[in-house]
Amino acid sequence: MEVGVVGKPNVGKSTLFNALTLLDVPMAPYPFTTLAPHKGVGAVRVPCPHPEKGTACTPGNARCVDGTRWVPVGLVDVPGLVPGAHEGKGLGHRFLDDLRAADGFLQVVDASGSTTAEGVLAPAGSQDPADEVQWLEDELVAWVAEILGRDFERSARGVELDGGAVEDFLHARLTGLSIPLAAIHQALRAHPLDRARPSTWATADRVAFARSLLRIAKPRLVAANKCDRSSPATTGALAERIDPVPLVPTCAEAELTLRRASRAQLVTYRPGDATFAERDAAALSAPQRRALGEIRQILATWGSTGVQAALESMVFQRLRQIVVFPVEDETRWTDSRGRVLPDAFLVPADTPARALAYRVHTDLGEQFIRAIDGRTHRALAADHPLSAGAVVRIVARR
Ligand SMILES: Nc1nc2c(ncn2[C@@H]2O[C@H](COP(=O)(O)OP(=O)(O)OP(=O)(O)O)[C@@H](O)[C@H]2O)c(=O)[nH]1
Ligand SMILES: [Mg+2]
Repeated sequence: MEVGVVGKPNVGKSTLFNALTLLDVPMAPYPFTTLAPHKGVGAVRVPCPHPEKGTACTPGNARCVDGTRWVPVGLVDVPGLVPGAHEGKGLGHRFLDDLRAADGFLQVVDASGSTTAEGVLAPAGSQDPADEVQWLEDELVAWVAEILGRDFERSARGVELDGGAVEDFLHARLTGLSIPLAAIHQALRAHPLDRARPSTWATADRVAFARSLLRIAKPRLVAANKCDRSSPATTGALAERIDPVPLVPTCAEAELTLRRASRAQLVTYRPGDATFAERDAAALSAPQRRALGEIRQILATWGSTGVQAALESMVFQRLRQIVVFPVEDETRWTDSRGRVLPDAFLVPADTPARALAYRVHTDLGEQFIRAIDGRTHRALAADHPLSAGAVVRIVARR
C-alpha cells in the first residue's frame, strides 16, 4: 500500500510527509523546495485483538501501543506541480512517474488561500483552493493520457490485426501504474468508445478514458492544510464545492511539532489525539511553550491536527483497506515460533481467504485447502470474504 502526497508547491506536502514519517526532508516557505521524490513509511491505527486472548502480543511488522496496532503504509512526497506541468511548466511531469505505484493520492491544498498556483505566498483568502483540486486532476489525467498515448495508433492497429482484447491492450500499456484489469473494464463501460477499433480513438477519447480510470483506480482525498489560518466554516464551504472529492482539514505544522516534541520526550502525544500533555514544563523554553499554547488552540478548534485522520480516511474509506491478522495456531493466535499475533496485514475489504494466503506466501496460496476463523474456529472456503480485524489461520497442503 502506497499513498502519493501531491499538490501545488509550498502548500505543506513535505511538512505533512515529515509529520507522518518522522523523516527530515527539507521544508521552506517558497516553491520547489522539494526537487526529488522522497519515500517514507507512515502508519494507520487499528485495535489489536490481543486483549481478547488476555495476553500481550509479539508484533513483527506493526507495533502495538496500549492496544492499538500501527500498521505501516508507504508514502511518497513529490515536488509540487503547477498548472500546465504536462507541457513542462514548473518542474513539469518529470517526477510523476515516481507516483506510478501509488494506490491513491493525498492532495494537499492551502486552505487559507494564501499560496498562488505557482506556490508564491499571497494575501490570505486571495486564492481559491477549489481551483487546484480541479487542475491537479487535469494534470494527473494528462500524465496518464500521455503514458497511454505513446505510439498509440500503431500499437492499437497491431491489436486489431491480432484480434486481442482491447482491455488487455490498455492494461499492458499501463503496467507499472498498478491499475487492476477490472478498473479498465469499468472505465471503458463509462465511455461509448469503439472497442473493436482502438486505433480510431482520438486524443480526447483517451483523455476522457484516463479521467474515468483515475477516478476509479486512484482515489483522491484533499488535506485542507494550514487550517490554523482558516476556519471550520471556510473549510466546510470548500468541502461542499469540491464534492465528491472528500476533504479533511489539517495543520501539518502542528502535527510535526507535536510528533517531534513527543520523540524528544517533551510532551506525551499520540498522533490523532485531541490533546497532549507537557511532560516536564521546566524543560521547555519560552518559545516552545508559546508554540505549544498555539497548538492547544488549534486542537480545541479542530478536534485534532487532522493529519492522522487524513491518512486513515484515505486508507480505510477511500482505498477500502482492512487489517487482518494471519496466524498459524488458531487457538493461541501464534506463529510457529509462539509469537502472538505477529503480523498485521492491510488488504482490500472483502479479500477472499485464499488471496490472503497468497499475500502471506505464494506457496500458501497455491497449496491452500481452507482457512480457519480464529474466533469461531469455523472453516472458511477459498472465496470467503475476510472482514476487518479477522484472525485467520491458513491450512495448506505441505
Ligand atoms: N501555517 C501553516 N503553515 C504550514 C503548515 N504546513 C506547512 N506550513 C508551511 O508551509 C511552507 C511550505 O511547506 P513545505 O512542506 O515545504 O511545502 P511543500 O508543499 O512540500 O512545498 P514544495 O516542496 O516547494 O512543493 C513552510 O513554511 C511550512 O512551514 C500548516 O499547517 N500551517
Ligand atoms: Mg516539498
